Amino acid sequence: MKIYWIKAQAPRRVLALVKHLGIDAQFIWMDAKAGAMKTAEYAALNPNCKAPTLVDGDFVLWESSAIMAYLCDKAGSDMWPSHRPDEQVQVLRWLSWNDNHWARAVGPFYFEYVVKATFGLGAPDPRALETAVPELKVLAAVLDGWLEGRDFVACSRLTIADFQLAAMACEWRQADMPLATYPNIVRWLDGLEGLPAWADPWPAKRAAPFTSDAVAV
Ligand SMILES: N[C@@H](CCC(=O)N[C@@H](CS)C(=O)NCC(=O)O)C(=O)O
Repeated sequence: MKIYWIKAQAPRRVLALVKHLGIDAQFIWMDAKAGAMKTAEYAALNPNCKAPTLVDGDFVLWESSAIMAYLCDKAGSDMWPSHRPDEQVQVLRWLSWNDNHWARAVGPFYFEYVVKATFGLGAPDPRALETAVPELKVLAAVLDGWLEGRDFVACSRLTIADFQLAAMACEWRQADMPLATYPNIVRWLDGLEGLPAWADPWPAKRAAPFTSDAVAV
């Protein structure tokens, strides 16, 4: 099984899960700055030219939440409770909430402070975030209220929903997200940092053996 990755939030979910569950996989680092994800070979695997991508024999899968579900099924982990529809929908609810609401609210902060630094896109522009603060606060209040008396977002245990929601938010201090006044979110995120696989999910950088030059696809 191969997992194509870059050091960014969506691959982080998958890499952390692989490490946490002790799944045997080959990790292939994509040199994004050198255009590795824009090669025809990579586009054939993932037409979005994004990471992560999983290749398991002839089976190719992209989208980090789908990859996490696949990996849990393969490993027999209830972090994606396939055999408990009542639990599965709880996880699905938070995956959906993340993709439709939370990720959009924390994303601007993550972009300004983390993506720009990673890809050399210049200095963060705090003024660009002024209009993003109110929406983030609305959603943070929802999540903080939900996490009152809870250690995890779904099923009273660690699930892939925690990794889905925490992927950008875990860098909230660095990214100047206004989350300090939401004690349950801070407790939840700091608790996840206690998981070795979440705190350091990054494999060694072994690049893809792609031969074609980077091309616009
Ligand atoms: N919804 C996708 C997001 C994939 C995505 O946007 N990946 C980013 C890193 S977080 C990427 O590959 N960025 C590099 C680029 O766009 O060139 C998932 O969850 O897998």
